[in-house]
Amino acid sequence: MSDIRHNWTREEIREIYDRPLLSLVLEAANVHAKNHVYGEVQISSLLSIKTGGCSEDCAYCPQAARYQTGVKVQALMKVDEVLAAAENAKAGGASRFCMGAAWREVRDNRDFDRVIDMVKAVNSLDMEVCCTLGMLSPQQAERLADAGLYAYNHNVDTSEEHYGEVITTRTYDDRLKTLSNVRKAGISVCSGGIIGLGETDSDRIGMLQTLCNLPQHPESVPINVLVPVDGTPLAENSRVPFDELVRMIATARIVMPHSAVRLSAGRLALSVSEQAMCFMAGANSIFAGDKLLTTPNPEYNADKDMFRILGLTPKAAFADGHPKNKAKAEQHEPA
Ligand code: SAM
Ligand code: DTB
Ligand code: SF4
Repeated sequence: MSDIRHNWTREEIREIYDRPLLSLVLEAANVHAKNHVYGEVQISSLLSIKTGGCSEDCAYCPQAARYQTGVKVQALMKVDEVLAAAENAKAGGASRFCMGAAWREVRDNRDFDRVIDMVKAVNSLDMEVCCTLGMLSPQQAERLADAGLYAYNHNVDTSEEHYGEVITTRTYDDRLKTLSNVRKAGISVCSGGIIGLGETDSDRIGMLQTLCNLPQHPESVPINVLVPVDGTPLAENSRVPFDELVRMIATARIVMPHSAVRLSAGRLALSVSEQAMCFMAGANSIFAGDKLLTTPNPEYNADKDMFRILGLTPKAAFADGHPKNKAKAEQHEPA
């Protein structure tokens, strides 16, 4: 029988989340080793192709125009600049290249035409091309898929109940609608969230429940730890204790056994041994490069050392096949 479930109750997820940490990590490590190459980690590179000036009010985000965060607004980059950055990322070992834009949603204009050209250009490098551009219509998702987009990142960020405390300019349902548009276009889904927003354990469990009860699990689940940025409403939030991050990763690994779990924003505040425990608990993807979108991330050499010390190996591009083929396979699995 398939170990993929889409009918998790909050109580079942809570029972996992609340286990003694070492037992939880052991269970997650077993699930991880059964479904993935243990110690293999996907390296993704991030590039902010359009920075700042965003109309949304996401309380964590340094790119929202309404908060004074010192982020410099930058118009959409040129295709050849993006291609050069992707080539550089590939040379540094990245197999996925993710382009982020500080947009509420994609509009059908010349900027979108240019993003389509960026997708085509990066695709020609044989990298997994990913975008995160805000909300998408079904037609826009199709256009991105036709251009060769491999994955689309769109986070639910937190539980449905807590969402309104963090963002008021769009709804949880808006987010889910875009995820469904992405899925229907045959694009690999990357969706996760942030811890450290002032949410409760129930909210964290609720967020995982939303993700693991989607009609198909996201192929990639980023777990971000809030990077507090001066000027945002959450600038003074206290740091998430490391054991809570491990708990979150391990629970995500158990309820979504086949997905990549990405240890995303917040790595700069973690030691190599803390990150090691995250990898043991099922994290098998990171963002590498000294900048995320606007905030710092570990230096290239620090990550290189970490890979050497922990014996991690970078995962090749397209090792899991194309999502279009996988989608067909999963439809035949019992719920
Ligand atoms: N504007 C698009 C959107 O909101 O979907 C794409 C870019 S947005 C910056 C991508 C994701 O980055 C957000 O959904 C959020 O999860 C994460 N993020 C933004 N600011 C963050 C912060 N300060 N700490 C951790 N994660 C953050
Ligand atoms: C995701 O879940 N995390 C990345 C990526 N998807 C786009 C973004 C993290 C952003 C952290 C804040 C910043 O650097 O601006
Ligand atoms: Fe805009 Fe995305 Fe930042 Fe929200 S998370 S303010 S939508 S860039």
